[in-house]
Amino acid sequence: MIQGVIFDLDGVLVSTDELHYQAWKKLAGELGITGFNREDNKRQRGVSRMASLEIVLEKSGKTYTDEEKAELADRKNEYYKAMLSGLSEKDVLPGAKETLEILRGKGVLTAVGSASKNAPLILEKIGLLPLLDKISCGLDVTKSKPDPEVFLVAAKKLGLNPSVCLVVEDAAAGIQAAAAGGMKSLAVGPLYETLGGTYQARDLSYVKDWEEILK
Ligand code: B16
Ligand code: MG
Repeated sequence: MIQGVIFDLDGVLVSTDELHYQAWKKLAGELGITGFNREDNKRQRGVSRMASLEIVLEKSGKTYTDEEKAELADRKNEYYKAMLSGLSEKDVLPGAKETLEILRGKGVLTAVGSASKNAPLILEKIGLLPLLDKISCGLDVTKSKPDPEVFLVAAKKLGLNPSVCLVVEDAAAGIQAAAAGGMKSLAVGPLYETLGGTYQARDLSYVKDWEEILK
């Protein structure tokens, strides 16, 4: 019986892809990198901030020191945080709030397992903090998905064995991370049919039988 559900943030509870894209695009423009595009941005989903920066810099002819890279990542994060100021409850993805309420009503614990160091800020802005028991995010871990660390930390914070946790994810790396951590998964989002999740749904509003998934 599943006792805890761990939700990825970006692409599952809220979509900030476009804001990440605009912030990286602004940085790329400042660096004279003209080729950074939406296809590159797709590869940035679910990966850490520094790994995302490396994707932007692939199209730069220049090499950067670690100090310079840290400054570039900080600069992008400032642009991104400014863009997050407009985020609100209306940006919660379909079915997300209702799902958290259903699970809470069944006595199932809820957590977020996200690569984003901005996860607490984003959850506060979209009003979902009261419906979550724990947050495990980029501030808690050193390894990125597909490493299971962020989900294992979430399970530990919930006080649960990974085998009784289910992960909800929209990225292949996240589904792989769930399996590596010994957890079942529910794949959602535009690629839901191709991610290899234990269960699949277009988005959380399409899940009609939670009893079946939790059993
Ligand atoms: P930050 P998730 C991920 O969120 C995003 O999908 C990814 O594009 C981003 O690089 C990463 O968070 C780190 O975000 O720069 O805010 O720390 O899908 O794991 O919730
Ligand atoms: Mg995601």
